Amino acid sequence: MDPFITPFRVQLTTEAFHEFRNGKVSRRRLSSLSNYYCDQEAARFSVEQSDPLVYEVWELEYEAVGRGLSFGMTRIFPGIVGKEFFFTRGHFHADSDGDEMYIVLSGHGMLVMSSHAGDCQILEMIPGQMCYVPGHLAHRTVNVGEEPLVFFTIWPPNLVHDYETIAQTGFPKLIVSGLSGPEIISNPNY
Ligand code: S6P
Ligand code: ZN
Repeated sequence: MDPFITPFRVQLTTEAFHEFRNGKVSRRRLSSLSNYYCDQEAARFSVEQSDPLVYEVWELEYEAVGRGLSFGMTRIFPGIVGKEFFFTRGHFHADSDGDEMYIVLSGHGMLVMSSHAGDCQILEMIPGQMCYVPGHLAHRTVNVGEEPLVFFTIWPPNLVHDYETIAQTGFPKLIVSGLSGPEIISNPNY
């Protein structure tokens, strides 16, 4: 990557990011996430039926350059596995080495954050609002609405993503579909 970052602009839409020549895209189907869900039976059934696309991420990381700002756009589709809404894997920023900003563009979500000690904080994600994620907290986004949840994220360069910890422990809280809407419950497996 060119170490001299040149000015550029891009529309904050998934279509524009789809066309964005510098970014990379990754798509996550349920089969690559099924271990993360509490209801393993429901996850297996859904994978066998259609293996739905849960979320996609476009991102531009300035990891190798050591400066600049990395950024990305995430779109989580609406859906449920058992009672849990579709979510991202979630991760820590290793060594608590960088805060992150989430700007919500459309949809309705919850941002679940947890420290290594298991202190959990949850923010509602509402279009037009920004959520600030301190670098020492693991973070996962959950789509609790009926439309795709789309948000733009910005983080510092040289940030190392730790996925392993969350893959092993999960988050202390789960966001599930209740009788009158999304509910926060304790994770029985945490
Ligand atoms: C990166 C930032 C987001 C996520 C994205 C997908 O630091 O937090 O761009 O990468 O929302 O989530 P995950 O947990 O699969 O990376
Ligand atoms: Zn992050």
